Amino acid sequence: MPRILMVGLVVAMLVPQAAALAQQTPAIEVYKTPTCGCCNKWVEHLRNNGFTVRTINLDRLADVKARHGVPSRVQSCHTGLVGGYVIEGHVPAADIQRLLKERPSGVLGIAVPGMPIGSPGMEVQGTKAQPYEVVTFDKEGRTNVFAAHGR
Ligand SMILES: [Cu+2]
Repeated sequence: MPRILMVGLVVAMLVPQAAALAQQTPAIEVYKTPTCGCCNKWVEHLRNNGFTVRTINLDRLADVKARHGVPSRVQSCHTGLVGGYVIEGHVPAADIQRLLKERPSGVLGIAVPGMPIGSPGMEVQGTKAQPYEVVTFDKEGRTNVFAAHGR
């Protein structure tokens, strides 16, 4: 086969794969306060797992959380938006990928309430991780366990 055809074939094979990869790694918008260190560490965790992240710094996040229906009892230090879902707090990248794959209906998003030690971006060296849950939440403020970690 002439070399030019070979190259063309390889490119033709790679392009759909690149498109598929881009689909698997959607862009996420992250609202956080400018001085939040653990927020930056979580953003790093997302990037290390293939997400494209755009951060938006705000002095207060209450309006963002209210606008996107994050119930107060599951709130944390940052709020992400991806694929039509809300990601609240230190949610592991794998759980976001699973959410985007399963696309549950009637769910606004998933959250790790508070800031449990050992969740992505909340690792403390020499400190034992505490068990924590990822919960779904809906527009009525109802929550359900989506994943459990660290037990
Ligand atoms: Cu945090």
